[in-house]
Amino acid sequence: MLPFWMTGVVAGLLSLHLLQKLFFPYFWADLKFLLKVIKYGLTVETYRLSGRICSVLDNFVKLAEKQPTKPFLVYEGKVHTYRSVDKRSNRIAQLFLKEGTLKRGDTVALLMSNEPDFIHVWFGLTKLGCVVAFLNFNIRSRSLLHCISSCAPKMLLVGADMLGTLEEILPNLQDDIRVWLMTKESTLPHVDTILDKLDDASDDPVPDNLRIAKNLKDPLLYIFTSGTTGLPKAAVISHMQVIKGAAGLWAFGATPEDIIYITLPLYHSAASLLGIGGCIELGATCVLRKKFSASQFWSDCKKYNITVVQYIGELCRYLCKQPVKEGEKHHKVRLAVGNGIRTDVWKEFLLRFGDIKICELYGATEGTICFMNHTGKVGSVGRTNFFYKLFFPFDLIKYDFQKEEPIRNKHGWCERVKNGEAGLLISKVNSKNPFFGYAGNKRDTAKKLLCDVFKKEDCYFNTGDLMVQNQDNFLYFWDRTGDTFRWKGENVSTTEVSDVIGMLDFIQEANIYGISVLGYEGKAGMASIILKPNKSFNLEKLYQHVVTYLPSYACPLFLRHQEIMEVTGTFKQQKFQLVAEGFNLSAISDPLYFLDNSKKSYVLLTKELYEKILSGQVKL
Ligand SMILES: *[C@@H]1O[C@H](CO)[C@@H](O)[C@H](O)[C@H]1NC(C)=O
Ligand SMILES: *[C@@H]1O[C@H](CO)[C@@H](O)[C@H](O)[C@H]1NC(C)=O
Ligand SMILES: *[C@@H]1O[C@H](CO)[C@@H](O)[C@H](O)[C@H]1NC(C)=O
Ligand SMILES: *[C@@H]1O[C@H](CO)[C@@H](O)[C@H](O)[C@H]1NC(C)=O
Ligand SMILES: CC(=O)N[C@H]1CO[C@H](CO)[C@@H](O)[C@@H]1O
Repeated sequence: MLPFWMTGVVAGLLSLHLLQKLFFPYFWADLKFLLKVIKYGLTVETYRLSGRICSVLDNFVKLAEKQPTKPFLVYEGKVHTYRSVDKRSNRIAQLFLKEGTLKRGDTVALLMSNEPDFIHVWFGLTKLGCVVAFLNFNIRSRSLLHCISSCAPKMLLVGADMLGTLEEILPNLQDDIRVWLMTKESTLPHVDTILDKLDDASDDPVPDNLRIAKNLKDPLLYIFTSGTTGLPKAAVISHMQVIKGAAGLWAFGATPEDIIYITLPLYHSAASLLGIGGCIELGATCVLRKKFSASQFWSDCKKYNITVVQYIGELCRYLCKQPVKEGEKHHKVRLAVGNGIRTDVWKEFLLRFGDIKICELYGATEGTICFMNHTGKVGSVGRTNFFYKLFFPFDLIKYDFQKEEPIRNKHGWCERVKNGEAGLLISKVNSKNPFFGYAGNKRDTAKKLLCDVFKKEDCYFNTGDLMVQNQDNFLYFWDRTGDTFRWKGENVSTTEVSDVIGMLDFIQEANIYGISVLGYEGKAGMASIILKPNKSFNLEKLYQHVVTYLPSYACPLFLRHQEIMEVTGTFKQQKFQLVAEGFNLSAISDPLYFLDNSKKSYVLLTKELYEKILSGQVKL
């Protein structure tokens, strides 16, 4: 017979367990995740207090000693072990050390597509203590020059397949930037080559003290954030963010045995910090691909025994649009980590490709907060609770959709929204969650900060995203501010449309906005388009592309073909002007086109057609 008090305890525990099941169904998932967050927090705190940081690269070097023959990188079927990546990155470091132009703290801009040498160069330069700026290889000419000059590099390092892009910008590149090309020889003036010198360079490590980090806030990388407002901005990435990013896969439950498939461009934080960094944190293997291919995706996964994939929302949609193949579910992928998947695509994806745990992640490259859907609740970007908020303090505040700014009450303070209401996500900036801003750009840095929010002189990072928190503390992405318009009762996301159009090979840039048309509710979609140099405008292909990949309400009804992109002023001002001009033929000299479903193409907007639209003879 159990003593009375003991039955009491057992009964108590049982009812506690029942209570927990009923009222806190996510208790264990939350707790497990929280412990990981705490462990990570303690590690970072130790670094901060001791002033001796074990950086992600330090971890890599240790792994190269511990498991030299384990594959680190697989690219086009070729295996690069931990040791070989370490050695080749040493050669890069030794080459520039001997050469003598670079010193600790200098910035090097890197223009390279996804290939192993991207990683060798990145690691090699980091071993020298340089700050590496990852350039987006899809942008060209003036925007590219803008990106380069915004991070003031000593050197520009260019991949062999970027020769055309380099030739375009070379005449306008500042003289004091030295250019190195990843080839054996070059006919370009003032351009040095690397590959011919690499074999002669030693593969011994360069002195450790060059790379040793003393402060978590020291910059390590610049990553350009894809600008929905304005030209790309170079976000300063410190050791702290690299360490944070590298913990992502581990926090989601990936292990050293996992094989991670990276098809996203390495110049984005998702592939470089979360993917490559995460792979180092685990000591795992990653399979790198030059470019995402929807038709090759699953066959690659099978061929390489992939277990973890990285995605962005569009990628999942392309995969779902592929014709159904036999045995699609026969793969080993168990985890998909990324962001921006929509609820409907999420459901379809699971139905089609089997039981994959989707870990949706929210977090801007330069942001100070991240959420993880560690419970995998369909549609939700993550979950929060009292403890999580202690680590990552954030709030959702009331927002004025018309004026596109936070609502301030009569005392001048912002107010929190109730559960279930959409609010602007802001995260507190303080010494534990610092915001590092953008390189050489005080104005953009200031614009991202919201001050005097709840009390005098408090400071928050404005994510620009609207979120809803439900009563179970799940967070749902709602909208991006100032970035949508409504047409036929639907919300059209301008970034989504421009991402889809941007995939065409003749498009340099597509700027999407909504314009008013007399007699119609909402805003009709319009795209101002800049073509790549020497490419012609394929109106039929563009039509086919938008109707295939976009919902009908989101297809731009009008196109405006612009020759040059405004680089002066902010993008917002430029958009404002474009919106004001709309599709008014008499006010615009650029060629305009109209989406004609009967001709299955875009057609030139003639005076006759224009008048028919205005008079309502042609319906939109
Ligand atoms: C994938 O796994 C199978 C069975 O576990 C193994 O036979 C095969 O060699 C693996 N393939 C690769 C590329 O590692
Ligand atoms: C579109 O967004 C508004 C808020 O911006 C919201 O009230 C509305 O429900 C959304 N409509 C759809 C169809 O998602
Ligand atoms: C575009 O074409 C012109 C003339 O055909 C040529 O001189 C120029 O080099 C080309 N530019 C690019 C970027 O291909
Ligand atoms: C189009 O522009 C002209 C000249 O700028 C202006 O007079 C006219 O009112 C505009 N039409 C519409 C429909 O806005
Ligand atoms: C721990 C946990 O709750 N994981 C969930 C993650 O998401 C998937 C769906 O994508 C769920 O099935 C898991 O239960």
